[in-house]
Amino acid sequence: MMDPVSVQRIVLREIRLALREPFSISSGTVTHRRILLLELTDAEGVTGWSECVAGEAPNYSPETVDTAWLALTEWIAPRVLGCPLHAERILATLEQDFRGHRMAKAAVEMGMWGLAATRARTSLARLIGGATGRIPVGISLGIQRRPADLVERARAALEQGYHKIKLKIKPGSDIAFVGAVREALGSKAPLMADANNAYTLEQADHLARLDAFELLMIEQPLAWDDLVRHAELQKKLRTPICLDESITSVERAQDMITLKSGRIVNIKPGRIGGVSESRAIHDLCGRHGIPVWCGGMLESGVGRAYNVALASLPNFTIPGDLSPSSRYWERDIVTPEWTMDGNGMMRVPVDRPGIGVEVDVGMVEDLTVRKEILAA
Ligand code: OSB
Ligand code: MG
Repeated sequence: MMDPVSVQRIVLREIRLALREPFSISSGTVTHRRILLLELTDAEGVTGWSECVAGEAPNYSPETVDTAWLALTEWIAPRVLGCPLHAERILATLEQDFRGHRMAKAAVEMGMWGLAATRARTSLARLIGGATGRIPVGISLGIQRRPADLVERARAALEQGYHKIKLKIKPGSDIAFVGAVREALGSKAPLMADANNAYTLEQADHLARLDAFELLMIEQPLAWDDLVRHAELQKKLRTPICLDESITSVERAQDMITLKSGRIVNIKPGRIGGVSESRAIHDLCGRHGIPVWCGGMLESGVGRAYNVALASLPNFTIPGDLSPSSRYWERDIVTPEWTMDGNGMMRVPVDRPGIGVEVDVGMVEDLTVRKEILAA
């Protein structure tokens, strides 16, 4: 059992980091990430860094960078600062009479795990029960203007060794795009699609046309908070549905299993409330024969550390959206940067204490556009 940790100080910073290329999903395009970073310090001066995955606009979840900032300063920090708490218990503490804001809550929860790993002089991956030293990497490709542009990027990804290629889709950029990639890359290429809520159940026949392309799965075709219609849709599709946005807690994962709304879960710790809740979903799905994989939110190297550690758990049997730093950034804010070898594998830093990478604090300070120090 870990010791409880008493966080004395949380430094909130918002940085701006330019993506190497714009990233488009059905609900919008991002060219720069506004990233909320947390630096937690305990009574002995040990620090832990974490990242909030909320975006600039509420087009993925209702949370944004600004709502997370408010939730953290007004409600979350006052509840944790100066209180001895186990990382496993943080989310329960934050859920008491406090609805929603799971991304903001997750940022503190994850920071507590990183801090606990540093204190225990063990890697985050080992601390949370990680089982493997190398994980297969997948890539998520944004919506492109023409099918040929998507084919070019998908082919390059396959050549780089990626184990799964996710194609973002929306009405008008779906059948022809996915079909062109399948045709160009052949029947063995590990392809999937992600619609980010761009369809309605009335479009079930249209979506069923994707069955012809033998995709590994189609991610979140319907509304962000829906489970019932996804169950209806799954009956009409041969392709497995994977839920992302809809799974915000272990209870929602349980509902998905009960209702048969999907057959695969995309776990993002930053969306779900952190490491403990993610592990609970991982364990639940494992017991029900539901494979899980770790999604991404275009994280910096800080948030990525938590995803990589989580993805080393045994029921993460499908490659995650865990691309190396260089896919997103000219230069990442951590050393060493996250890398992928020629076989599409990423090393889990099990031999380094804490999150396994050092934050380049000087670079972070240079990129900071907003900062607030919260103290006990
Ligand atoms: O739906 O998985 C998604 C990025 C932003 C918002 C939602 C999603 C994504 C991705 C990016 O697919 C995955 C990555 O971080 O590489
Ligand atoms: Mg998704």
